[in-house]
Amino acid sequence: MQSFGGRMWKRWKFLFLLSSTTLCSLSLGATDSTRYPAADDYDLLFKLVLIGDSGVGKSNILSRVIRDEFHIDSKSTIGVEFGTKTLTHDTKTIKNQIWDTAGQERYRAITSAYYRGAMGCFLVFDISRRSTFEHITEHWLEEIKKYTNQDIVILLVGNKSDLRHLRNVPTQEAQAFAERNGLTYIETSALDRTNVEAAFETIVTKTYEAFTNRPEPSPNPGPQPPPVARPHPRPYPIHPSSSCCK
Ligand SMILES: Nc1nc2c(ncn2[C@@H]2O[C@H](COP(=O)(O)OP(=O)(O)OP(=O)(O)O)[C@@H](O)[C@H]2O)c(=O)[nH]1
Ligand SMILES: [Mg+2]
Repeated sequence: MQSFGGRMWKRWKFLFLLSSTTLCSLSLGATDSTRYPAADDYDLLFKLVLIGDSGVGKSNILSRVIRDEFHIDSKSTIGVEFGTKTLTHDTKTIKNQIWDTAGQERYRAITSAYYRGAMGCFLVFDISRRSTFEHITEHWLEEIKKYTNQDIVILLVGNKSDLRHLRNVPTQEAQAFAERNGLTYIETSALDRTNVEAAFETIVTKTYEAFTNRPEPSPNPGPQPPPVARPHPRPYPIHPSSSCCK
């Protein structure tokens, strides 16, 4: 009979292999189809994360942004996946690493590691399932507050805008909620592509603005804590979790 330890090891090995495969497949098709920049062919690297309840369409937003693909029968994400997409803004070439994980707690990787270094966040709900909107306040905003810097850029995304007949969250309500909480709101459909590109461009632009407007260190700051590394021109160090995925 197999020991408990042996069974657990097999299970983890399976999860690791599964997520490595997906990581690579997403990332290989990540940059635009005509140009594959060399590892250093960019000015800034942003980490963006997708969060929201299970089934709201996070993985399909990611696959739409990265590869212009939609999967009607996609399964719940297990662990973490990511893709990269490069965009030019204000003469800067910005490489964006977009991370995706499961909405369900039991399938998620370690939460703090997922958020670490994130500069922008797609906070996604499904306009046809009201509970996914309610969980934004009940759960997701709290989680962001707990695990990220307060200057993280948050884009509230009402996905599945194609399901007009099933709408359960009025646009005005979500818009007003976003304004009250200092968020930007956009409605998307990963299925028919509506606003997906615009959502991506909006978050990158706002993240860039937040990054360039961050306060400079004071020239004469008085007594100082122990020195820390000066910010690098690339705000987020490159360390894809697998050497195959750049
Ligand atoms: N009609 C419609 N269906 C969508 C849209 N986006 C995603 N879906 C469907 O919604 C289901 C869930 O999509 P996923 O992208 O897997 O959802 P997820 O948020 O990644 O879910 P977890 O990985 O479990 O957290 C799938 O059946 C998708 O085909 C959309 O814009 N419109
Ligand atoms: Mg998913």
